[in-house]
Amino acid sequence: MRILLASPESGVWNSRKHIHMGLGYLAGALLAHGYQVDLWDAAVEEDLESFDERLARDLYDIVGISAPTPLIVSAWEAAESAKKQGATTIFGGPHLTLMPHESMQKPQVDLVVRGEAEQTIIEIMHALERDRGTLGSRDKDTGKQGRALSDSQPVTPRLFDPNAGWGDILGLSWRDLQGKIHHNPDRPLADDLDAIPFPAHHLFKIERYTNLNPLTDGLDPKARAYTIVTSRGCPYKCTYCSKPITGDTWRGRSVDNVIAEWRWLVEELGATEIGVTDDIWNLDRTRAKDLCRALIDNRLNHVPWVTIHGMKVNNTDQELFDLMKAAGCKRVGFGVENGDDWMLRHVIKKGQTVDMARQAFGWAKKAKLQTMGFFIFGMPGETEESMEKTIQLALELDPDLAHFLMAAPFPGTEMWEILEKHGQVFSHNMDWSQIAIQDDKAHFAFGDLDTETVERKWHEAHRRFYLRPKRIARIVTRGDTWRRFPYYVKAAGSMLLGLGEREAA
Ligand code: B12
Ligand code: SF4
Repeated sequence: MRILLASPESGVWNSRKHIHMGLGYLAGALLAHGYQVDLWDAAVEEDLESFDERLARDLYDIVGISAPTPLIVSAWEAAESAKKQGATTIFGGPHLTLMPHESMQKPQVDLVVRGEAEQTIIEIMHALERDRGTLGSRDKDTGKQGRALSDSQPVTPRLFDPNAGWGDILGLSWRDLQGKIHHNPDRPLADDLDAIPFPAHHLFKIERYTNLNPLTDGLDPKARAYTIVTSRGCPYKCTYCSKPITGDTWRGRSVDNVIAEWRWLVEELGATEIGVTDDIWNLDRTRAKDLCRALIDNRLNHVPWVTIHGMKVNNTDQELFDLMKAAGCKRVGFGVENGDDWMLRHVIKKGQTVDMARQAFGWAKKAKLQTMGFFIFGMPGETEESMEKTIQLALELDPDLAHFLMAAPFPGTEMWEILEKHGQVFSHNMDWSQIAIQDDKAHFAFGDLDTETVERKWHEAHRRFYLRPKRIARIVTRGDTWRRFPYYVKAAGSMLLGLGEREAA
């Protein structure tokens, strides 16, 4: 069986192109079980060859498509093309885990996988092998499984024979021979991450991906930038955070297992930059320190690495940052979110205070690490005063890079429930493609706070943070400024002047 795993691209997320670890992990599991698999990531392929061209060039029996919420509409479009080519379509990823039935109602979606899927995908392959009777024979001329359709023929969903064991596959949604949709019980979270095969890093066209933070200096813009997941899950319950896949239970890989993958990336795949993308990599501080010591002991500390999102300001100390620096870490990212303790405690429920952020930034800077802060504007309950406190805190902490984001409601979060109760979002008729973080429009008004005020404070944050004389001096004196000039002009138009993405471009 030939399998293609694909990710549609988000038009809004255009500054960073990172490898898709979900597809990498699935491909790793399939390869470990002897299946042939290819990857297609729109983020880096679409400029060269469209999805339709790719499907026409190669014959695939199975097309697996991944989708977070903002990409689900593009994913449905991609599935339509795959079905026209006679493939069986399998969907998975965050949005499918949150809203599986919505996609199962689409004729172009044959199977939906909820949650972590390394084991589920293998069980699906075995069931498909048992269920060949309903697969339709291969076309004698084209060799294609199923039947390629002409443009005028409607796509119909594939039906499955329960005798092939479909009902036993945890975390799967499927249709029986009568077309009835079944949602099997959820699959429990994988408890032994060391037992999961490494992601198929070697299948990514790594030279087409960007470095891990194009906005900042110090990292090689042409880096071979890989990412690594050293733990999954997070026990905190921040009200805006959507973590349908990795869940609330933190599970760490053993230090030895992480080091083996890190060594592969550095010594065989030529990684020149590595990003840790855990939800919260420092939940177990002892393990985090052990991992740093192991990177030093194994002489893997010459390749710079960054914690892209996953560091919590609590659970840190000076020793941790010193060890990270010695282990090759270049930059740490922290979710600061808000400058108002009341907001942090009662609205965001972050389990941290403003003082904890001050302390962590102090320690990280003392260890000579670059710092990055994430700040959210416009949470329900936010006021102009609390947003002002957030700007003040960003100026005080003065990270190397400040990411100011406007709150984006994702289904399954407490924020979504609050907004739904107040009639601000509707699960049944949302335009999912409009929900995105890193956008320059506020997604909702709440209480006395209107969208204009949120957008004004968000633009003001960019201006007051980035247009300080010392910041401008830093950019002007940087080696790569002139090469990156067009990018800066575009970013300035969008973030500082309030031009839309298109006008700014
Ligand atoms: C690293 C990361 C990025 C990176 C890399 C992108 C990537 N897709 O890997 C960058 C910075 C580029 C990025 C961008 C975006 N991201 Co992002 N990202 C993450 C992060 C922190 C880790 C992802 C990861 O590596 N997970 C580990 C792997 C193993 O899990 P996984 O990818 O979910 O895959 C598993 C299952 O979902 C499933 N699965 C996935 N795909 C498929 C496909 C098939 C066929 C099957 C059967 C199963 C299956 O099997 C996989 C193995 O178990 C997550 C948070 C998180 N912890 O999940 C957010 C997260 C996934 N991102 C999110 C969002 C919203 C985005 C953007 C849409 C941002 C935007 N513009 O609005 C873009 C979309 C880009 C894209 N094409 O996917 C949200 C999704 C929320 C939601 N409800 O959909 C998350 C959950 C963050 C959050 N809490 O808000 N992201
Ligand atoms: S934002 Fe970070 S700390 Fe909060 S729940 Fe999500 S992963 Fe955990």
